[in-house]
Amino acid sequence: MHKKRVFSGVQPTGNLHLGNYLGAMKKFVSLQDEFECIYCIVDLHAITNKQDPEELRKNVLETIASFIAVGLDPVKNIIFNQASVSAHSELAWVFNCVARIGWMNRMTQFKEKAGINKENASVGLLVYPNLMAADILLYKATHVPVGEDQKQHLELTRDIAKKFNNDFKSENYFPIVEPLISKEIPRVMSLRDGKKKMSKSEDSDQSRINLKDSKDLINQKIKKAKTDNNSIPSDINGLKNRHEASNLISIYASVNNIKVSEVLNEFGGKNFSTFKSKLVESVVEKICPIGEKITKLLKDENNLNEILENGVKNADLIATKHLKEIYKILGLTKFT
Ligand code: AQP
Repeated sequence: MHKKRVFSGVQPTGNLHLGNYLGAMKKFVSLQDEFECIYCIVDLHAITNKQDPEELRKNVLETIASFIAVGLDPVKNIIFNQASVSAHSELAWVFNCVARIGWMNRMTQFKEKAGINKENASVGLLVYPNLMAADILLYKATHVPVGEDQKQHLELTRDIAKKFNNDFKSENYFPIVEPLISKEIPRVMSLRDGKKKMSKSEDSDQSRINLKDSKDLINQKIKKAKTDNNSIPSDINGLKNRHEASNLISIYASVNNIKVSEVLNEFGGKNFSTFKSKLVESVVEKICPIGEKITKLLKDENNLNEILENGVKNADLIATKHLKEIYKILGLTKFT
């Protein structure tokens, strides 16, 4: 039996948004009382796409500020950045040698992010899931809270763990991780296109609600969000193939911690303009205090750096111990 341990990561690639919050960070907060939790700012993942070095440095601080602002306790949890613990890269290399090329080629995130010009994508983007598996398995994490977009990568993490355990006759060395995905809103979609996920890298800022958006901006974005001409149904079947409507209803449910069916009971038969006003109220009430807290925390960079350094020390202790064990299993000699 493995000790229950949670691991998850967020890329410092710009403004965190409602999708990151409802899909992942909200869950991070709810888990901190029940589990030993490790939350990582995955800056090595960020460089799979070209980053401006100055922006990247700034975004690491902004991500840690966001972690604290949503309610993560830096004393109770280990909060750190990936580049500071070199064992992540070392284990990723080991997993490059365990995972099969065919497994990588099946990853839909690579296909989406590489676009049509696949030959020009970085090798890092292709092997991104191996680094993600290393992040998780380095700590022998058992549970991983993520948005539904990461489900395929977690399945790959499970495959890597099983293959390593099996190939090196180390039965049960790595745990087989369980994803923790929100039932109410597994994937928050773009406000402009209900078939695309809400994302930091989407060009249009109107497609997402950022955690630092002002009340006025949230109001404007939600009022302009795409819907359809029908009213809100009273029954869940009435949301079939209505991607944008479904998305807004699910956001309302998740922000208010209620079920989609309860939202439909309240708003069934009403038009979207009435519903959108209520949605604005709920999102503003939840998101604006977080945004204000991020801005305040960013004024004290020393404090944020101290939190990171402390997290790095604690993460490194576990990571170094496990990497030594893994190298031993592999027959690799390491003199340090
Ligand atoms: N739209 C989403 N709905 C639900 N969950 C989401 N997550 C991201 N977008 C959504 C979850 O947030 C966590 C952190 O994600 P990330 O920032 O590390 O990377 P990402 O999934 O690639 O998010 P973005 O916004 O699309 O970033 P860019 O544009 O930089 O690639 C993860 O648990 C993710 O599932």
